[in-house]
Amino acid sequence: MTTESGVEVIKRESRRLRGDLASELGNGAPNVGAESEQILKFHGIYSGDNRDVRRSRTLAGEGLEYIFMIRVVVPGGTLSSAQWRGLDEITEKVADGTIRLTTRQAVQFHGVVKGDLRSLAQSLDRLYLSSFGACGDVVRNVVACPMLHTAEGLSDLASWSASLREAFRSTSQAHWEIFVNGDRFASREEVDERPFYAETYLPRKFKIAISHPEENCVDVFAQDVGLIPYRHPEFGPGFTVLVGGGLGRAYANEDTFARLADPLCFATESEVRAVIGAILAAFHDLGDRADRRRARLKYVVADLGLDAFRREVESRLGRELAPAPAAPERFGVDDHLGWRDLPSGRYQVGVRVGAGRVSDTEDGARLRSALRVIAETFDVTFSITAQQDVVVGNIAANDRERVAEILRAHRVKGVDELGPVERSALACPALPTCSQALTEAERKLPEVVSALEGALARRSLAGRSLQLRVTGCPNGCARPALAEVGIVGRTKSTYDLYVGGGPRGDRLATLYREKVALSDVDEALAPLLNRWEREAGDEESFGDFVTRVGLA
Ligand code: SRM
Ligand code: SF4
Repeated sequence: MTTESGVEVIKRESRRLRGDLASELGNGAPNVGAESEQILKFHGIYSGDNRDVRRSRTLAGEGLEYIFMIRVVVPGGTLSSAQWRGLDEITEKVADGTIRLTTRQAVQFHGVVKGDLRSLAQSLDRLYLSSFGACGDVVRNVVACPMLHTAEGLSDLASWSASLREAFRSTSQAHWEIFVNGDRFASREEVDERPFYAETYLPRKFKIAISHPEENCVDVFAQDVGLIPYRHPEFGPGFTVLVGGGLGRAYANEDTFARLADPLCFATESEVRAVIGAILAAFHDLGDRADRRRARLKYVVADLGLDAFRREVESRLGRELAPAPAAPERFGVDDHLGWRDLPSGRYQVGVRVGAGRVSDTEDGARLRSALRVIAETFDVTFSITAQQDVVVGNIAANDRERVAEILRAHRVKGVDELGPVERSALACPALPTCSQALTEAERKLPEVVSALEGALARRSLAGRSLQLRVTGCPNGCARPALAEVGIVGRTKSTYDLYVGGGPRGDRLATLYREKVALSDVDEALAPLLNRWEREAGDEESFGDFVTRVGLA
């Protein structure tokens, strides 16, 4: 008989995610107990410690420096000027002075102490934002291509991220009682929780993304449910529904793997909520509740097989699913960087953030200040992309030059100043905040970028783009499993190298070298770069080349 995991017991006994949080938050200790750590995740809060000082403090006989990470849900990734100003104030007051944009279009605050968690939640509430449901075994932030908001004829699709988030989010009075105002009756939630989550919620996190019909900046194949907008010749507008993608792996469990989502069906716009509801119900019933490492939907789909999984969904939906259309013929990539004019006559500018860390650097760009000044001066929008960048949108024609001047004055790089690797490189936070990190990632990204740009420049490959993604462990938060070059923390000082993915996000990279020091990455890749230089045409990307010749 399989026993349920400890987290399942904690969820069930938590009284709808209350547990002992209220008393633990007020007890004067700098941290919370193990059970509260699990419940806090559902409230969008991770407890951890500053790993940079862990050793020195332990040797000195001092306690750990406990710090919390708060993740804020931003469906579809778009914030108003007022919200951006509010987030900037929050980090100034209670976090580490940075705003971290995530690969799922959310916002994270790092370095918050326990005593500030309540005031932070209250500040978010005043901005009509919340961290509740950003983490935990629930439907997470619904990601959407930012172009859906701005491209001609697609504005109806833009509202889908908010509408799906609303349909499937977890609801809680507990968050109001414990964090916001202590008053159950002032809660904006009508119910304590929706029936489909039941007492034990989902077996694990659940991720949904909506791509552009012809563009995959959101990595739609990496999702539990991916939606590709499609106008069906017979049934009308709707979505190709993909199912069972996910990238996390664990070295300790060989039965874990990265997986691309499979096309499950076509669903019209009026059907898609019911179809996702049936997929969630199947996951709720069939997901592994004993081993959290194998609890994601991708293992249910892989273990049952797509056809059997489809039958599970159909039985819960009460009807047959329509066959999935073929994959889009043109599924390109757009990083949304640089200036664009919009059909509305307004403008947008996509700004490279660099591992999503909006901050002011002493000797470089003062991006945080630049974005704050823009938010203080103009009524614009701030859209976070799945590439950890920000698109400032809805800029009036008269304001275009002033926005450009603010960015220049703060030394924020324009798109033409970005290096070919720098432009698309991603990294996860890793050390010092991530409890699961084996190695550095974000902090070492500039070093790796410059090593690879140097390697390209030494060959006749200067200016060729190369997609790099670095993570501090195989959980894969910056999606290295889909990259042309994926660098994944393996031991304390080494990384595994993956090659052969690509910006279209429809191919998994292959393990190329194990346990390589970061300083040796360009040398390890040298044989592949040499052949790419000699044998590939100008149009063939690195990922396509190594896949074609069988090096990946
Ligand atoms: Fe992630 C856990 C950061 C996107 C797979 N992820 C974590 C935690 C919370 C560490 C932890 O559990 O203690 C990291 C917080 C670090 C810190 O210090 O802030 C973390 N994940 C991130 C972010 C911030 C990375 C980034 O550079 O932006 C992304 C936040 C997304 C969001 O806004 O919701 C982030 N994580 C992803 C993605 C990419 C995606 O979803 O598009 C993946 C791979 C796709 C997938 O889910 O398969 C991903 N994160 C994981 C996993 C592996 C899950 C699994 O299936 O085994 C973990 C570990 C876990 O859940 O136990 C994890
Ligand atoms: Fe942490 Fe690993 Fe995710 Fe990086 S990939 S943020 S090290 S869990």
